[in-house]
Amino acid sequence: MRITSADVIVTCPGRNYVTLKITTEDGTTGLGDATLNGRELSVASYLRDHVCPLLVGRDSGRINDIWQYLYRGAYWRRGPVTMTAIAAVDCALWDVLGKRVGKPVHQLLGGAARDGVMVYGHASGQSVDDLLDSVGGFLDQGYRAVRVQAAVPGLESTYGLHHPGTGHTYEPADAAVPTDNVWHTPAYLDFAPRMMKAVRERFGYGFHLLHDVHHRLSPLEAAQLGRSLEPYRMFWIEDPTPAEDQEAFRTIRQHTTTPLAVGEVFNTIWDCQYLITERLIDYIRMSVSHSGGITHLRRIFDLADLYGVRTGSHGAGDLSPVSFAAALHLDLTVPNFGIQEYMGHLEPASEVFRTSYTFADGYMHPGDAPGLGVEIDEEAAARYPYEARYLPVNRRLDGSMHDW
Ligand code: KDG
Ligand code: MG
Repeated sequence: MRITSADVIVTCPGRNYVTLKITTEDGTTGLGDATLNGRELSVASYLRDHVCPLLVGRDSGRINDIWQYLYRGAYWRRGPVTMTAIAAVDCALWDVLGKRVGKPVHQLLGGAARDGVMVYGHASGQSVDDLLDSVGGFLDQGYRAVRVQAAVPGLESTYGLHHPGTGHTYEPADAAVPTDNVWHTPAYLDFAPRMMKAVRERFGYGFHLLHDVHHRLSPLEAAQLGRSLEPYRMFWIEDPTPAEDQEAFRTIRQHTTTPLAVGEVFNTIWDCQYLITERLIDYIRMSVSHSGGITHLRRIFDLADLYGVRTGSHGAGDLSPVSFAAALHLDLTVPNFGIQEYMGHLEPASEVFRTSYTFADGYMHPGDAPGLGVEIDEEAAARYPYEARYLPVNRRLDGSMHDW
C-alpha cells in the first residue's frame, strides 16, 4: 500500500512533542514519535524538509527497505537527530502495518513472550521524609520497582525531582533559556547511601530499587558509589559516568557488584556494541524513538541477549505516548527483557494522545488494538503550540560546566 502523505505535528500539551503521521492510499494512518528534548524543531525540519518528500509513493509495507534507504541513503548517519527521525518513520510504518492487518504490533513481532511488562515508577522528594512518602505511594499502587531520587542536602537543585503539583512526573525542560544548576560530587556521594539506607529500612527488600546518577561521576567515584550501595541491593545504578567514555565502565565493574545501566543518549547499535560485547553493562537503556525505531532497537536487544545484557528502556515523559506504546510492544516480545521505565505524561497530554496501554499490579500491557494503539487528536494538538524549552545545565561550585 503506497504512502500518500507524511506530516509532522508539533504540539506542547504540558511539554513539546513532535509526531510523524504517515497516511497510505487506503486512508490508513500510522504514528511515530520524533521528539528530541530541547532540540525538537531540528527533527521536525529533518523530517519535513528531507524525509517526508522521499516517503510519498513508497510501499509502506517495505519497512526494512525504507529503514535502510533512510540510514544508508542519507550518507550522513547516526546521531540523535537522524536516528530520531528514522525511528519516527519506522514506528509509523509498524503502526500502519498493524492497522492494515488488524493486529497489535507485538503480534507482528512474533507475539508476547510474557504476560506483562514490569515497569518502574519515579519516587522523589525534597527531603528523605518526602521521598519515603513518595516510595510508599508507588508501592501502594502496586509497583514492583521504584527509582528513587531526593534533594542532595546543601545543593540548591537536584536532578530527577518532581515539581510540586505534577504528581510523580518530573519535567526538567522548563525554561526558554537553560537554567543553571549547581553540582558538588562530595555532597552527593555522602548522601546517596544514606538515602538508600532510609528506603530499605522503611520498606525492606521486597521490591526493586533503582537510581539514576545522570552521567555525573568519574569512574572511580562511580565505583565508590556502587560499593557504598551494595548493602541495599540495587536493581541498577543508571548512567554513573558520561556514556561516551565506554572504557570507564570497565573500571567501575572491577570494583563493584552493583548492576550498571546505560544507553538513553545512544542512538545506534554502534554506540553500545563495545559495552555489550565486552560485558561492561547489565542493562541497555536505549529508547525506541531515539534509536532508529522498533526495527533497529530489536537488533540491539538481540545483540545484548547474546552477552547476557537485559533491556531497560528509557521511558521519560519527554518521549511521547506513541514512543511509550512502541516500547511496550517490543518489551512484551523480547527474551532478554529486564524492566521498562514509566514516568507518565503531564496533562494535558491525554487530550492530544489517546492510548490503549494499561497498568495493573506493577505490570503494563500495550493492549490489543491494531497497530501501536495510540491515536492523536490534531485539533487538540493545535490548541497547544510549540514553546521553546530547554533542559538545565550543571555548573560546579567554581562555575565551570559539569555534565547535567
Ligand atoms: O530529556 C532528558 C530526559 O529524558 C532524561 O533526563 C530522563 O534520565 C532520564 C531518565 O532516566 O528518565
Ligand atoms: Mg536517565
